[in-house]
Amino acid sequence: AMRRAVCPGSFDPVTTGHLDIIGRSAGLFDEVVVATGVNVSKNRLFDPDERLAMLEEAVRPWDNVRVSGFSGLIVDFCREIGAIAIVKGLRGATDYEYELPMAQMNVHLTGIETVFLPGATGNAFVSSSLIKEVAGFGGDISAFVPDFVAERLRAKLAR
Ligand code: COD
Repeated sequence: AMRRAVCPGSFDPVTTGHLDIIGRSAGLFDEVVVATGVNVSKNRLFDPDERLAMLEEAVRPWDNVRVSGFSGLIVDFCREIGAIAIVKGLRGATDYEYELPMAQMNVHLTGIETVFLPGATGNAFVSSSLIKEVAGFGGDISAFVPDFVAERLRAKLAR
């Protein structure tokens, strides 16, 4: 059977840190679905369809990766599409402390497992939030996002 995994996130916007985890997931599973959801505790910059469009372009290098939006619980989305695992990246202890209760809750809810991949050390300080903040003050974030994302950030923040 097809072993399908979900890489969920806000992806507001997608970064090289996300793409590292997505690419490595694509090597571990038959199919990876990158799912953009809404993190109720975060302010968003890009609309869901903008985030989806950027992701679509960013995952083009992998032919077993597709993207989708989701609303509601991630575990319900996983069940709907027949995914056997959720893949998350860990930058460090803070990510682990944030992710572990969600992983435990998700096992409780439906039995779905979360697989944690260690983030590449070079990406440890890369987050969508920091990129938005630095870009907002005119700093150079080109090393941390695909070129077309940097363009969109510039256009969005210039308004
Ligand atoms: N290196 C490695 N990994 C990274 C890096 C990096 N530089 N940057 C981000 N990541 C990883 C994060 O650790 C995370 O695993 C993933 O990439 C996505 O990151 P974000 O910041 O884009 O996404 P989040 O954390 O805001 O996404 C949260 C979800 C939307 C997935 C979550 O809130 C959710 O599942 N919501 C749906 C409702 C639900 O089911 N809630 C109950 C959960 S128990």
